[in-house]
Amino acid sequence: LTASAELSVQGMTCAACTARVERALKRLPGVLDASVNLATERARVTYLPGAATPADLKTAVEQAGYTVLTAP
Ligand code: 9UX
Repeated sequence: LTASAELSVQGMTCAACTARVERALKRLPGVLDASVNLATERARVTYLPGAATPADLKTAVEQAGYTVLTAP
């Protein structure tokens, strides 16, 4: 059983930024996949709801140096 979340991420200006955000998310326990779209400034995350929470996802992106505008 997996859950899916979409985060609006502000502050990414290049492809290396998106890679940083993806790495920060994928490093979290319970996160199975993370994919960032630079054009839409959104991160799509697949995770195990028992192991990671939307707040965890938001914190990881913020600690990587970016701003999460809306969390699911
Ligand atoms: Mo390139 Mo993205 O310096 O911060 S990694 S703009």
